[in-house]
Order: sequence, then structure tokens, then C-alpha cells
Amino acid sequence: MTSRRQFLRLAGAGAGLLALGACAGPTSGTLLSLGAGEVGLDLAGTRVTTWGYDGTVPGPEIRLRAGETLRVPLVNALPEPTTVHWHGISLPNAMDGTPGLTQPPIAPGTDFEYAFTVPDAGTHWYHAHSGHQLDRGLYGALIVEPAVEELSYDREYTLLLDDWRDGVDTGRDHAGHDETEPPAERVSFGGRFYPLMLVNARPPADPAVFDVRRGDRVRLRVINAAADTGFRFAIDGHPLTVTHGDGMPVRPVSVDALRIGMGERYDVLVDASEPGAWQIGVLPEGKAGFGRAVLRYADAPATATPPADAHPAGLDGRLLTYDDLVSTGPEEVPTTGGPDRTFALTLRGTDIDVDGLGPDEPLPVHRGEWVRITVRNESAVFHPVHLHGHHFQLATPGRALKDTAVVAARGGALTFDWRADNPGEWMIHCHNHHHMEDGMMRTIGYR
Ligand SMILES: [Cu+2]
Repeated sequence: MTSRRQFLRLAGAGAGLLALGACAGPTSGTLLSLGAGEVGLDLAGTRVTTWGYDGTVPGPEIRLRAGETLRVPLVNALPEPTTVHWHGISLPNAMDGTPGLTQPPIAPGTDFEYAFTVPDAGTHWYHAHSGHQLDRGLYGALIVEPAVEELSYDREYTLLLDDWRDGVDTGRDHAGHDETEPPAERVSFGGRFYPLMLVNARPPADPAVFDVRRGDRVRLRVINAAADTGFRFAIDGHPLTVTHGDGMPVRPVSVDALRIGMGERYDVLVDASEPGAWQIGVLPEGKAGFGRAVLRYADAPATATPPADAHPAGLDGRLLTYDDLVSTGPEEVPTTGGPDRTFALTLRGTDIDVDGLGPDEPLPVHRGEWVRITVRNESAVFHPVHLHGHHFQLATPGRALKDTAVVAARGGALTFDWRADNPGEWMIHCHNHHHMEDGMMRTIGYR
């Protein structure tokens, strides 16, 4: 199984990672350490130097069971301060890894022990929380397995999608704001140029290959770790049965394609019933480029690989929408009655304006309140809005539980409800790292 092989790969690399009980099911969450530092990466023959965790990009996949405690000292071998954010975990505020808000940045040459219990199963991830650091390779999957797995599948793989430019000289200017406003009909999550789209740090010329056998039911955990790019995701010849959004369970729904904003995750089941070697297509929305991986059956020749730029037909097929997501998880707020407190947010340029509050005022909440947030997007690009430390419930009929939700451009709106049950100071921000660095973030403060 993937978890065992990935663990062994890490252990074999002498990465300084010790996971107890690794050979039987999920690895323990006790790590010797997680080292942030310089990493060499081979992008189809182009050697680049970047920053990553424990010498690999993506960083080591961390697995543990819901209710267990993750304990990991972060050792900072970077030349600048850093923190780690554990995206999707409702953890104590002091462990949230928001620099300057929940902890002082971890200085170069020092370490900080993250230790917290993971209450909720699901496909989550961890990453640095300073925009330009995340644009490098400082990210990895954090998989929390349920006490009892209710899904039945034969194997599983984790796919981390990324837009990449670190060390790849293109002669093009990456800096500055989104240069041109996209045409109204174009879906865009950001306008910056990235020369490569990666799946598990592999470019199209040297794709990640996921081995399956005919008859397998395969679970894919798809995570968008990109800075500036929302992706459409489809597998040639294989519909996707979506089982989880942002790690939280939904009634299984079959689609041809996903649209996945930065920070979002989807779990899908794929029935391997069409032998061959099939393209897993990762299409950046509204910008140039293409990423891919390969789903290869055991009876296909080992060299069988679709052309690098082959677009799965499913990319233009039925696309998952939030209205398709019907939660089968816990209720965060009642189905009747109304919220104790409502905030109206407007996304303009790279700001989040909140009705009735100044630009730097925290959004005040009291413990126990049912909080409603409405978000209206008046800008020309889509923004994935991420709330730290909590799950929220979309105000759709299916009441999907998420922690990151995309608000469509040009008047798009979204409403979500959550329970203020985790005291502290928490960020709510756009998960486009450039937008975030430009100030598209607010603080929620318990009073
Ligand atoms: Cu944004």
C-alpha cells in the first residue's frame, strides 16, 4: 500500500523521520523531527534547488488516526524564520502556525515543537505560512484516518498538485500584480505565469505513475498546494466518485471532473475497469500550461504513457459543483433557526472588506456562537477563502463541511456557517499566496 511504500522510501532516505508502528496500517504521528531546509529537485532532468521538508518535495506524508496526537519538532534550517500551518485541523490556537498571530516565527537554526491532537479524519495538509515560502516546496500531506474506515478500496494514492517556478528560469517576470484582468468568460484564480504544473513534484515530461490492477477500486486524495492556480482534474476513461471534500465525508457523487481551488482537497474513488495507461489531467484554469500523471494498469507495458499534453475528455465533462456535495458528517450548526452573528465580507482587489469594521479590526466572536459569514466577490478572479481552526458548513441544500471554499469572480457569492468553539485568534484569508501577501486576509478574534 502507498502509505507503507512512501514511509519506507522516506526511512530509506535517512530523512531523520521515525514513525512508530509503520508496518501495520497508519504510521504514528510521532516524528523525530521535521526539517525545513534546502532541497535538490530533479524536474525531468532540470536540477533545481528549492526549500522543502526533510529533503523531499512534497514533504513526508504524515499519517495518524483521528484522536491521536501529532508531535513533531520543526527544525528550521532555512536562512529565514518560518512556521508550519496544519491546514484542515481544528487544533489549539497556539499550534496553528500563523506567524506573528499564534506564535513568533521560528528563527533560523532553532526549533519549535508542534504537538496537538487531531480530532477529525480526512485528507489534510501542512505547509509554510509565508507566501513566498509556500511557493517553494514547503508542503506535504497530512492524512488522518478514521477509527474505523467505512470506505472500501484496494489501494490509495495521494496527489499534490502545484504550480512551479522555483529555479526554472523562463526570462519572464513573475513579480507584481496580476497583469491583465481576465476576460469575463474565463475562470481564473490568479494571473501569474508558472512554467510548470506538477503532480507530486513531477513535471509532465517525467510524470508520477500510479499502478493499479484491473478490478481495483482506487482511492485518490487530491490536494491543491499551488500558489496561484486553480485546477480542473479528470482521468481519461474513468469517472470520479467524490467521497470527501476538504477531508469531510459527503454522499458519494459521480462526476467527470473536479475544479479544485488552492487549499482545497477532494477524495475520489476510481474503479479500474479499463486496462491501459491513462492520462490524469491537471488543467490550470485560465492560464497556460498543463500538468499530468499516469494511471497505469499492471497488464499495460511499463513504457505505456499517454502523450504529455493529451487532455482527458472528462475535463470538458460534468464538473463537480458545491451543490453536488451533500454532507454525511456532523452538523456544525442547527438546520433551523438563525445565527447569533453575521459578517458580510466583500472581496475587492486584494482586500477583504467587512461591513461595519475598519480594515484592521478583527471580526469579533464569542465562544459558543453560531457565526454566519457571507462573502461577495467583486473582483475579476476566483478566490478560495480559507478559515483556520474550524470547519464551516456551506449554506447549500447539502450543507457540505469545508474549510476552504471558492468564491466565483464578478459578483459570485457564498454563505457559510460555523460554530465558534475553538478560542483564539484565527486567520480567514484567500489561499492565493500572492493575494494573501498583498493583504487579502482578516483576523477572527474570540472576545
Ligand atoms: Cu485571492
